[in-house]
Amino acid sequence: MRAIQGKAAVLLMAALLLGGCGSSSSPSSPAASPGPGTATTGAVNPGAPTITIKDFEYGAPLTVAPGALVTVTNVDAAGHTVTADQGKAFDVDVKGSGGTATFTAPSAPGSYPYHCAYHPNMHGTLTVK
Ligand SMILES: [Cu+2]
Repeated sequence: MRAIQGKAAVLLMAALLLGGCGSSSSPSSPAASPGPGTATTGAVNPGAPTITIKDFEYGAPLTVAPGALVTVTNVDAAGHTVTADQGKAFDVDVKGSGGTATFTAPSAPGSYPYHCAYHPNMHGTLTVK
């Protein structure tokens, strides 16, 4: 009798677990929604971290939060890119004469050196922490 009760309990647990799984996955594409605590409004953030390219230089090193939206402004006449040295952490093309672009900073903390694909002597570093 005791064994049967135990089996029944296990079956009940399994049913509950399955039910829980089914109900939690019913909303469409939960992976697409931002994590909790992320203030993603889509509006322009005046305090957004910005890399300003001027005179073929990226300016002072920039430190941003993981996953931050980074804006790049290029005041040179020439076009530039912000291309991560390793992997494909980020890579944006920024047109000259005031062109802008945005990219999402890596989610993993660390130091991300980058360069310009057109001018290999241009180097900068993005720090994520
Ligand atoms: Cu360049």
